[in-house]
Amino acid sequence: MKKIILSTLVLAALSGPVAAQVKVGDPWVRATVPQQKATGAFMSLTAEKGTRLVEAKSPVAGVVEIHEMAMENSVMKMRAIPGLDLPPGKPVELKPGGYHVMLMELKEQMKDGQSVPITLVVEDRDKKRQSIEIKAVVRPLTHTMKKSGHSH
Ligand SMILES: [Cu+2]
Repeated sequence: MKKIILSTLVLAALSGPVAAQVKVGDPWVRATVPQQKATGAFMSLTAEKGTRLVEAKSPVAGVVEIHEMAMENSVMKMRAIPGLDLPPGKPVELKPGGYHVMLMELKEQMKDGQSVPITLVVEDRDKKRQSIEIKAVVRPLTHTMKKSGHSH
């Protein structure tokens, strides 16, 4: 039994810098124009075991929140949520028009090609927290995003 646990740990450690429990796919941040104070970060999150995204931080933003888009009086609006459930093995997409990590009180302009460090904090069922450091690349708006209706 002990041996099995040990090898699982070794495999988790070898699976990459993004560590044990959550795989982060294609993280990116939407580029901003000068003076723009907020933007979104997007990625896909796949948890090996059920876990929950509970917090996000970034040195480029004074405030970072986890947001969802929801209908309110037939208008799509975004709002902060306390956490985002990541069911085991099922990718959760953070994308324009849906869930996103909201970067607010930006300290600098997000320019195309720039790399933005973001820390994601996940919590497992035992309330154990883990930080995941990622680097998101800044990408400009594209035509596919115009129909999302997600504006800041
Ligand atoms: Cu938002």
